Amino acid sequence: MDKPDLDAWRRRAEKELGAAPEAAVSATPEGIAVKPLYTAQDLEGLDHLGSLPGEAPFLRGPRATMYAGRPWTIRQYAGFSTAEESNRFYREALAGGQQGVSVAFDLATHRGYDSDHPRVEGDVGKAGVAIDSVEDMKILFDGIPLDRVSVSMTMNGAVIPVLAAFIVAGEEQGVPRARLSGTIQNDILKEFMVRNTYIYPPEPSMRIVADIIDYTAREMPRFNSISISGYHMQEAGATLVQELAFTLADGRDYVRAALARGLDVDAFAGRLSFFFAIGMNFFMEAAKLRAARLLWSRVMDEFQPKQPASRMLRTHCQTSGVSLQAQDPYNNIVRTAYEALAAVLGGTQSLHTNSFDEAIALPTEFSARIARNTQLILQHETGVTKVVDPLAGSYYVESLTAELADKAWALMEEIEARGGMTKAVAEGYPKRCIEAAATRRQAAVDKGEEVIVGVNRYRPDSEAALDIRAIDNAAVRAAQIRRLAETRRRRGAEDVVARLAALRDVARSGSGNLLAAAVEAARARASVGEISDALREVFGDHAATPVLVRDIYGEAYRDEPDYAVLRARLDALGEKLGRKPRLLVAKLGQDGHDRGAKVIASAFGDIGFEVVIGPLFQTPAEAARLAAETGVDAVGVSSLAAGHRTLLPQLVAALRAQGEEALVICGGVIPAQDHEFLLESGVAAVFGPGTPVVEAANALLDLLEGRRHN
Ligand code: 2CP
Repeated sequence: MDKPDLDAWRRRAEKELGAAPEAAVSATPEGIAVKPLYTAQDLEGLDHLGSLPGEAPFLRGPRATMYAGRPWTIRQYAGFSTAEESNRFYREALAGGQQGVSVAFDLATHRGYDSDHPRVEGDVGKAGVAIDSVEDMKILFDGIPLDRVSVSMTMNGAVIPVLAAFIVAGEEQGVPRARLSGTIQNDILKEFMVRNTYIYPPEPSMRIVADIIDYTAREMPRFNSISISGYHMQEAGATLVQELAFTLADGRDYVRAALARGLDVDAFAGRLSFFFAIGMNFFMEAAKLRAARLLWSRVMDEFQPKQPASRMLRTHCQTSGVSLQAQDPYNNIVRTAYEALAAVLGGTQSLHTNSFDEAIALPTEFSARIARNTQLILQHETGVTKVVDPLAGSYYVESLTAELADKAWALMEEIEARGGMTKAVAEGYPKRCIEAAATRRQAAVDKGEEVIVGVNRYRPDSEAALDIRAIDNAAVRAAQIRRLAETRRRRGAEDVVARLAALRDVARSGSGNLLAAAVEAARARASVGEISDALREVFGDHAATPVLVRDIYGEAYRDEPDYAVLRARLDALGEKLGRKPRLLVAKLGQDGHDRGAKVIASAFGDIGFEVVIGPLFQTPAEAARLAAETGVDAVGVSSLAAGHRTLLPQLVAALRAQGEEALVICGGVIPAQDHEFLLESGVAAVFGPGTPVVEAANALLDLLEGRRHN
């Protein structure tokens, strides 16, 4: 065939567009200019073409036959309420075609608190299942054969007691640890960056990671010791280049930590696994997974492994939670299906598809079935499993793969120049990059530059409220406290004291393995909280200092007329008050999802409010005290982990008890069914997801002005 005549195409394109084809080039948040046409010319000079699946650098997939040999694992992340309830849910899901289990723990468990701890009153059983000891863990997996069903556990903060309880539950089910298969998330660096369910400071936290890699390498050959996660970075607003680069840089530091232990690289590298988000930028997401495999193989070259598997990136993916919308929620089924297809075309090993109601509440049986069936239909009806890496050779996708890899590698070099990821995280560098990207994106959505169907375009006139799953948090907590008391009554008290003392010694001395010692304590029925506290005594608690990005939202909005009107209103109120209006942005309970809070705080600061950003994990009483000390006019609570029904009324009561008049407003994942309850409890306004920041700021000014007129 003749070489294509690009000049002729250009002329035709100009005629159709009425402008040069460059007018149809679109810029992505990654800084990639996507052209309207890719041709064979774009492949010239690319050096990643030509490899085969199942061989280094594994760009085309870690397995030679990929899904033609075995499809990806349908692994839905779930957990809520008690161990009994979650167990019933898992069994039904497995009977319905799910292929692996993935446990969501509640935030009390994540942060190493037993259900009877006063700090977790609003969190028990809400965003995941409450696990206090081996007794709960045994119920969670009752009737699920742990030698045949692989189990993923998303746990990072309280990873030592939870993995210990799982190992003992397996043992008592008759499955020795050597036969347990699954994955523990165990990725603490991204917790300090974005997810925030850390407990201890970075240094001992890295020791915990290394101890788990060490223990599983020796004792649990079928178990993946870590799930190095970019998912939460994208959820927090990272671009795909940031997600790629920071995740792989985290991985590089974990390898270094394990090597520093004296482990041989081939003893553990084959059991490192990864976890990425898959958002709506379809081809870019598929290319991202291909680029990730290419780059990980390059990273591992540095450590000179002998086994090919040590260079192999195997990954789980989850469709994007932030792409789900509370408005017109059935659209989420369609979004999730496209994202799932991108993950599969990118060659994921395991996949979670979100339920359409997850922007509002926990999935119901109905929404969970549709989410699972989205994958079953892909596996059985579309033919997508029959060919390995079907996008290979696409001019566009191969170009994207190369561009993403180049940009991510450059950012990884920047991290290296800063002394590696652990150091960069301690300095807050990646967190700042991600928060800047998140704020920029929020401005683009609020301005309608980025279209979201049913939210900022094509919004339906009316919507019926969805049926949602509600958790009776007080009842779950009471049941947990009863079982915990029973476990404490039955156990050998002296044995527990001795095992916890031994664990503290291992922590203090720096020698011995923390997980090995915790397994002994868990077997003696020490609780998750007690094991965590033993380590807290030695390691201490980590407290992050919140820092805000500035001038990004304001910069994007500066020329919009409604922004100028808003600022003028704010100035007028400021003159009346004799100071700027003050807002405390608060997070209550163990809910560490702070993207929304950070974006709001940053944007309100740019608009002209004086913003106080509260620390994470406050009790309502602590937030009320901070409100009084800082003399704020309003407290804005961002709630993403379903604690609002318990914690917001308590905040209003605590403020009023101190004679504080500050208004309480809230936003986040709050179902319409709860709005009236919150308003009756004294909350002044509830802002649903998708509320543009400018609209929320105007509404707050209405409230503040109204109050002054009364
Ligand atoms: C796979 N196998 C094959 C083939 N493909 N054998 C022959 N031919 C093939 N084509 C083999 C594998 O080698 C393996 O055996 C077994 O089949 C299972 O395959 P796998 O690819 O290892 O799949 P998997 O067991 O499902 O493991 C996938 C991952 C693992 C990614 C490696 O780490 C995982 O399941 N991760 C899930 C993480 C997760 O669910 N996270 C939830 C996050 P061998 O084992 O014998 O080699 S939720 C997070 C939320 C959002 C939060 O954090 O808040």
